[in-house]
Amino acid sequence: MDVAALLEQARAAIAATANSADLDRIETEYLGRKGSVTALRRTLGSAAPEDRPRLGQAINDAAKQVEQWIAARKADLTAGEGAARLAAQTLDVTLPGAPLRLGRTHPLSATIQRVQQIMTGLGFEIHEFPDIEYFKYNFEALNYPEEHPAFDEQMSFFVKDTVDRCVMRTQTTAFQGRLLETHKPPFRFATIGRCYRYEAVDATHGHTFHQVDGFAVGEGISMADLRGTLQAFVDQMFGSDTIVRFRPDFFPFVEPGAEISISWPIDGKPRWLELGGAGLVHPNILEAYGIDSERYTGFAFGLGLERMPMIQYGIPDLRLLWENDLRFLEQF
Ligand code: FA5
Repeated sequence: MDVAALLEQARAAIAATANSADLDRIETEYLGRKGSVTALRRTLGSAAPEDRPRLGQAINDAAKQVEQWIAARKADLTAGEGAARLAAQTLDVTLPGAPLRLGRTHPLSATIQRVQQIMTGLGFEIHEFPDIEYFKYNFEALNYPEEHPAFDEQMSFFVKDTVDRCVMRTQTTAFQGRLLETHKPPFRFATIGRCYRYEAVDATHGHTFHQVDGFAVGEGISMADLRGTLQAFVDQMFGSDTIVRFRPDFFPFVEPGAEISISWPIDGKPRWLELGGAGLVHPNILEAYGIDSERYTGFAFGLGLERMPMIQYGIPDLRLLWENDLRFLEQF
């Protein structure tokens, strides 16, 4: 092949390349060690000696020309490929976005927050205590007689291998002994927390549930204060037409003791629903902590928290509050 034919062929091949990889291949084909230009140089030896300088110069010029064409084509191709890449990466800001799912407060958390608000408004100082509690605070400090059935391991989750016997707190009332060790009356304390009982689970009983406890000690505190406080609580929680009913009940740490129910309409008819227990603080408890029970009296109450949203929203089964099924939770 002569120089003119080679140039003509190279120009066409370079112009026909579609991408940089093509072009790299063409570059090797013409300028590489085994390429056409090199092959042409090798023919120099067999040319007539007087022709060699001219021919040599022509081949060098052709090689430079091919190099220039390749460089120019490379610039074009890279620009084009860059533009194509950019186009592929372009974001269409006018497309609608993927909707974000908004979280919301769990009905139990909302209840806890509301109870905290109401109790604080009623002058109670709120404290938190451990879920794993000493047997001493959960039972002994609360005036349980030794043979009380609540001691039965059927009722409590005992924590193994602790130096002092520990249970998973069965009632938030356990905070009374802890507070009496460090505080002198008058005071009004409340706590909200999880409780655990070894219990068969059904629509109204869980092995884990929440309680709120109130505990007030001072001079001249009577049943009327307890009733007034609980009425104020349910007025704010359930509405001011809610009636609170007290019926005698037994708890070792109160005397007298009461079961508290509220009237709540079910299918249009008012029905009594149990919320928890209450009473006047047993004198034995005050005396055990060196408080003169002739001078000081107090009241205490403990309410189940799951019961509150169940009543308010008509939730038939407390397990729904624990299962975290979005079809249920999204209704609130
Ligand atoms: C008590 O736990 C007493 N500590 C309440 C108390 C405090 C009385 C202060 C007097 C003075 P009781 O076991 O009845 O009482 O529980 C109180 C409330 O907690 C119940 O009415 C119920 O609403 C709730 N509760 C009790 N056990 C469960 C359970 N397994 N699952 C869900 N809620 C429960």
